[in-house]
Amino acid sequence: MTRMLTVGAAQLGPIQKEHTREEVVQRLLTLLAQGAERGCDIVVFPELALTTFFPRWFVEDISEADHYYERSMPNEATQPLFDEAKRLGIGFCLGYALLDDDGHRWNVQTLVERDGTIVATYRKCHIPGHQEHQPDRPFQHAERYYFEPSDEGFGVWKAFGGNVGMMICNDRRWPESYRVMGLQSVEMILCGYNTPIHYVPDPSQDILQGFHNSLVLQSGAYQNGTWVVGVAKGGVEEGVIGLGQSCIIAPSGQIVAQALTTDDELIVANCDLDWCARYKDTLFDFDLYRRPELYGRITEQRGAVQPEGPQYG
Ligand code: CDT
Repeated sequence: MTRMLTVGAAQLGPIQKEHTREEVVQRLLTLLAQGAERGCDIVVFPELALTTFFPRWFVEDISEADHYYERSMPNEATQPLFDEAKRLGIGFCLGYALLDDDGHRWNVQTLVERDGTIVATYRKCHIPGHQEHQPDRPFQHAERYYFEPSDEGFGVWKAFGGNVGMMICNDRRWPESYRVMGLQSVEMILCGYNTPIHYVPDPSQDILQGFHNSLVLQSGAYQNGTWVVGVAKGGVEEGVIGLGQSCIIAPSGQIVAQALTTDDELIVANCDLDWCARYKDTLFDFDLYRRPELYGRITEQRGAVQPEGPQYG
């Protein structure tokens, strides 16, 4: 018996400032309908899929940005998505900004099963960019102003007939994100992202954005024997060019589907979750081969230290 899961990566083109939640949800519903036609069990939407990527602007009074955050999920604007997905029997994963009842601001993804049950809401752990206004930049990446980093870490949930984990955008650049999920037997990781092509601190990386995206997603999949679904919000959003290149990666590290555009586009793959065992039970048999007693620095230390001892040469 193989455990097949048909997954759709529902890439979004840009969402401009003036686009309403209702307009965006209509786009999500169109992609969901395409997912139904193509036999999807789950459709994965990107990070901050309901609004423009608002951390590109700084506001002195953060409450001026409150309208970009959801206060509950589902809510009036997203209920049609929840209803239609349940009617179609398709699960989904949706990224959005959450302002909770205690006033905390999170960058989250909610995973919803095919019967409409909310499986989990994951809160982004690695928050990139800067906290303070940097007026000399062509655009801000003030995620550290708008979002708290989660202390909950990387969970894995029994859903969709397998073990499903989540991460959000910058999390995908850190091998620890995948490994913590690998250690919970993850079989599919869902990851939405908004990645500007222009990296202000070091523009030499701009031309490598696509390469780095593939590099981290493929490595994380292979080294942990898991499917990885990377889903972009791309295109030119409020003048900022965002990476597309949404992709579905096999446990072998191979790309099995990749978006061709930077617009709304659904890519689909039939994923055999049992394929994961070929890697988890052989080359990456963690129980047999890992050496956790040698990896203490990974959890004991944050920044790098210099090696001890004399300077040679
Ligand atoms: N959304 C997000 O996390 N974006 C970052 C941009 C680079 S840091 C300014 C990313 O890792 O893709």
